[in-house]
Amino acid sequence: YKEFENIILETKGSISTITINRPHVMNALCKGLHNDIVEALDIIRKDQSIRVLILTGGKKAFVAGADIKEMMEADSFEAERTASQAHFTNDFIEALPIPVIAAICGPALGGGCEIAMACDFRIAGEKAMFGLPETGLGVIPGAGGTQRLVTLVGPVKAKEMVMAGKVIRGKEAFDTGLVTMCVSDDEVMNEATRLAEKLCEKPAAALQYAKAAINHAVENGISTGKKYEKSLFSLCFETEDQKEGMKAFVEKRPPLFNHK
Ligand code: CO8
Repeated sequence: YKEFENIILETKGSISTITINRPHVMNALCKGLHNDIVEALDIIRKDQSIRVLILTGGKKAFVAGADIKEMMEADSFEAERTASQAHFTNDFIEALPIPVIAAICGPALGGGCEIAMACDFRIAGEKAMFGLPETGLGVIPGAGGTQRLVTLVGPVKAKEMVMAGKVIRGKEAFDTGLVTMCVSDDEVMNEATRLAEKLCEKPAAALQYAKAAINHAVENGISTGKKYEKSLFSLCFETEDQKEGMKAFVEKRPPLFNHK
């Protein structure tokens, strides 16, 4: 891949990793960083051999939020542009047809917590910090944070974090349902890789449809979601992996998926 200014994109086998790389500002999200992430997501989207994406900020920080220095003089028009760009990145992650795992060490604050919440899985280190401290800066979360946080942890905890600005660590984030797993900081990448490998064993179409159906439930509620799920369920029967998966079960052997 080309050299990006603000991220590192690597692919090993079927697993790609985007490592956010602005260590001097704790990986704060500037315009260029958003552009780099979107460009990398587009490369990943077009490459059908990539089956899982891991998004990480490395060992010290996930993302310490939007770049406050870039934002401080903005008027409402510029702020709308900034928020739209951040929404675009997060929605792109959510719509990616493969699973996305956030591997989180250190601060995931503001826009960083928002980007993590757009991922399908969050593996947090014990010292990871989650929070939406925007009200303390005189603003509110602007990249989907109020909405995604409520669906993940409910309004009681969401109000404590957004209105009172409470920051929580990895273990509490796990207890409240904000993250998939909390492990020691040293184990975060290993655990994310283990999960990625497990997901790679699953048939691609079934994973893609399952993600779409669950996201649909969150966005649109259950009643239209059930119809959507039914059509995706039937679509699975167009795949070779459905035939293989069920045949293998009946024949009492492990399935040999070819992701078609
Ligand atoms: N923006 C710009 N610079 C930052 C940011 C940030 N969000 N966070 C840290 N930095 C910089 C610091 O200014 C400092 O730079 P310098 O060395 O030049 O002084 C460097 O990173 C290291 O930071 P600290 O010295 O503060 O390190 P600590 O370990 O003491 O603290 C913290 C780390 C806890 C992460 C602390 O830096 C902090 O609280 N940062 C701000 C967190 C925050 O408020 N985030 C929310 C920002 S607002 C937001 O995200 C709105 C989203 C809206 C929509 C999305 C649009 C993209």
